[in-house]
Amino acid sequence: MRRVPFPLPLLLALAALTAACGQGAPVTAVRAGGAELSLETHPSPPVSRREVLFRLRAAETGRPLAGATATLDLAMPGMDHGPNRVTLEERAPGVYEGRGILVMAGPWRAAATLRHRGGRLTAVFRFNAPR
Ligand SMILES: [Cu+2]
Repeated sequence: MRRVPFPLPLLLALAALTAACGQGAPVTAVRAGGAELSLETHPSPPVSRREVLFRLRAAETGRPLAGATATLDLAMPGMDHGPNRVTLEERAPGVYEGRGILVMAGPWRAAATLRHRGGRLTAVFRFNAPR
């Protein structure tokens, strides 16, 4: 099968950190072309050095973006903690979950990549892991 590299012209703005207060509040929500992505952490805010559940919700024009392959690459700006990739599994249509560890307290970026129908969608979320 021939793969078309980027049929969906979906590029992402960096999302500003929004205060995540309360269980299940989205860390950030971003729009990419016609898609909307949001990332939640449980607990919220996330903790460092303990397992965190990441839940990425993806929708396109209000409908779940189902059937994608999704990963989250965790990194700290200006630091090299090595690769830290979380593979997300689809738990419900358009809802992707996985567990990972933020190895240090401080600012983090999570780069989400969704592959869907031969296309690729990326989004960067920023958040803080408190001490
Ligand atoms: Cu660090």
